[in-house]
Amino acid sequence: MKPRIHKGSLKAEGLRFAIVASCWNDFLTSRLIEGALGGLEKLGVLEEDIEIFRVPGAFEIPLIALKVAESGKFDAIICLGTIIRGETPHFEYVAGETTKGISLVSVKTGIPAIFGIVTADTVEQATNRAGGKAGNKGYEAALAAVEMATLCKLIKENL
Ligand code: INI
Repeated sequence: MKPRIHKGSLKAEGLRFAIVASCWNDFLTSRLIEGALGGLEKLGVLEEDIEIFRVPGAFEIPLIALKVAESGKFDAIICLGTIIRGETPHFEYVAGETTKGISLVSVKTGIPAIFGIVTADTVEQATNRAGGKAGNKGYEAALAAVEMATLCKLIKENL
C-alpha cells in the first residue's frame, strides 16, 4: 500500500505572517525575533507581509495571538517569548497558561499558532536557545510556521 502523504513545504512566497512577541527578557526575545525574521526572509517572505505585535509578558501572548488570528489576515502566527524559572512557582503558571493558550488559538481559529517560547531554568540555557549553542528557537518557529501554513493551504485547496 502506498497512501498519499501530505506535508507542508518551505515555499513561503505570498504568505503573510504575524509575530506576537513578549517584552519580558527582551535581551533574549529580540534575538528570537531576529531569528524568525531571518528564517522568513530566507524562505522568500516579503517585509510587507510580516507584522510584529509586542505584548508585556508571555502570559499576554495568547490573547493577542487570538485577535490577530481572528483578523483572518495571516497564514500563521509565530509566538515568541522567553520564560525563565525563578525561585517561586510563578514560572509554572506563566509557562503553563502560555502553552495552553497558544495551542488553543490554533485549534479555535484553524490558523497555525507556532510555539516559539523558550522555557529555561537559567539565563544560560535560554541564551543557548536564542541564537547560541542550541540554535535559535525563533528561526525554528519561522520554519514551522511556513510548513504549517503551506500544509493548511494544501488541505484547503487540493483535497
Ligand atoms: N513573563 C515572561 O514572558 N517571562 C518570564 O520569565 C516571566 N516571569 O518570570 O515572571 C514573565 N512574567 C510576566 C507575565 O508573563 C505577565 O506579563 C504578568 O504576570 C502580567 O500578566
